Amino acid sequence: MTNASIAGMFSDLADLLEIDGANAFRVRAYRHAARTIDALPDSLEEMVAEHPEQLTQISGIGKDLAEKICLIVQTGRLVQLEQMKEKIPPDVVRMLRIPGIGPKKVAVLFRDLHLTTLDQLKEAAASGKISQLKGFGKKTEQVILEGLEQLERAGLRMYLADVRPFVDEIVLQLSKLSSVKRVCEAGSVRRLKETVGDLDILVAAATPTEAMQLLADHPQTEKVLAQGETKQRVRFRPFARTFTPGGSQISIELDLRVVPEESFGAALQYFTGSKDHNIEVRKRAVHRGLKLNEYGLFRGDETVASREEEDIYAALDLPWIPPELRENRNEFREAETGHLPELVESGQIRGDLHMHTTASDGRATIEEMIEAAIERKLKYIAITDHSKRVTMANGLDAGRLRKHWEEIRKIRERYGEIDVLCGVECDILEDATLDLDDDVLSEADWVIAVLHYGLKQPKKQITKRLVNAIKNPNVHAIGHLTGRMIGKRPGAEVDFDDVFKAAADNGVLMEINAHPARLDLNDLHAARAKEYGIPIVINTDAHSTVGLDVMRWGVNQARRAGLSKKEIANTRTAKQFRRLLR
Ligand code: DGT
Ligand code: CA
Ligand code: CA
Repeated sequence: MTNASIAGMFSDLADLLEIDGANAFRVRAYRHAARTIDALPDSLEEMVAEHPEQLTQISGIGKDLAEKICLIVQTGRLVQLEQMKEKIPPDVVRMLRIPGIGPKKVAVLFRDLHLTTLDQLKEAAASGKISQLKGFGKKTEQVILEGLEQLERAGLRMYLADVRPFVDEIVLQLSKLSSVKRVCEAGSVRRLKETVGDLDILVAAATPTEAMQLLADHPQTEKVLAQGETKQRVRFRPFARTFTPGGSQISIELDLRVVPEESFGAALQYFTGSKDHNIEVRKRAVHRGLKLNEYGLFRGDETVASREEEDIYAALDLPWIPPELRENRNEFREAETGHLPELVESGQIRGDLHMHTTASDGRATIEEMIEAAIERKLKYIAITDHSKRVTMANGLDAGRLRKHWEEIRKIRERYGEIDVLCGVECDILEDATLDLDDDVLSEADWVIAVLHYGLKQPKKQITKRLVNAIKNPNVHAIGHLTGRMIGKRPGAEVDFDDVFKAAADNGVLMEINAHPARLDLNDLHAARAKEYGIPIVINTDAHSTVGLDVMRWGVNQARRAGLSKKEIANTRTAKQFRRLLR
């Protein structure tokens, strides 16, 4: 139980109490406690174990809060929060996920207008009822309508990056049970989709009891929704801190299946999906006079294959297909002709060509970023702070940028083990010119051009902006091409073929931005870029030292796009990479 999780619970409780119309003083106390706990350097869990009496010495933590903290650490639960969740309709809680709508406004919508579902809220906003409320205007009404649209698009899916470490931990715990012979994640989590609707885990065991007990007793479990002989479904409490917008409101659920060991391969194939992939697999079975289900591949009563996934595919005259590719796109054609790609791996990444420092909106200095990169075994990086247009991020003009590069050049001399490129993330302005002049750009080792503003311009203008940037001889790469934020805003409309053709003609690289909210290019677009022969560079866009750790999500996206080491520019050595730029 981390401090952040405990803080998250108090902050959620404050929101729900406020919606419920509780005493403002009480609401403030919980909110204040959440902030204090979040900023606390010492672990509350350790404090509760060793010196619980010291809790009340923390500013803003009285006897009552101290008791609650002890209970949270011991039971993983905050009873008052659970009671409030029973009391406030779930859709009312979800209203908090609309950007710009806080508990105060939700309270008015719920208690004065008696809105209890998102549909009712939509209707009220569309009919102009909301703008007549005190403290609401036409603008808020518009914000609500747009926010609801976003919520619909995002659904209740979470970023893979938020749940995958948790799934890995549960898989590990299950694997240690003596009754469990084999265990593997399945579904979209195994296919490394950028977002997942629920979690799926498959276990091979003679009896399901122990595995199901583990999940029923898990501290993160909120409720066992269903339990049978071979299946269990549980709901987890929302994770307190997530990348997913509104993720702290989403209760993710898990499907556990337990099968006999001899059926493990067939079940894993079946529950990994995707549905579209499995339809094609089943077709192939039927075509060969076979029957396929989660227990095996059968000819009449005879089992043809069941224990390993490989055996199922082999019986259908196919090599094993990596889960990332199982979307019925072109994996069957590639498998049949022996052209399945050898997918890129995290360990093959040698460079990271997009990151920020305190010179613009990063939180770490040049030295700190370099040292963090060395710790992560990177052989080269590019420091790419923002250009001046991004005033919110303290973007650099030519003068400040030149000084910044000078500093980088001085500092990089001290680090023989890593090559540091003087770079810039240069904005492509609405009028299709670049934010910095050619004379300064030509002095950079590495220029990434990006769209930040005017993302809603017509497709034609967006495409023109990108193509113009690509044609500029000082530009090396296009970063986060569409500017999308998953679950938050769609990307700009782009004519991908025009852009990729220009990039291929001009030797400009395309980025897969590895940040879990971006993953831009997405899998389909990255696969398309590969067809054009464009080298892809996977970058973290780190704004802090730990920001460098998101690389794996970018690599996952590349794998889903069917990309191999040779197509990823930053798998090259530093020398080879620099050569590519010339
Ligand atoms: P998600 O959870 O929306 O991110 O996506 P998936 O792919 O994990 O979907 P999910 O959890 O509904 O099911 C996991 C896999 O199990 C799915 O990819 C295919 C398989 N599966 C589940 N239910 C059925 C079914 O009724 N028929 C077939 N053919 N396959 C199913
Ligand atoms: Ca799933
Ligand atoms: Ca499922």
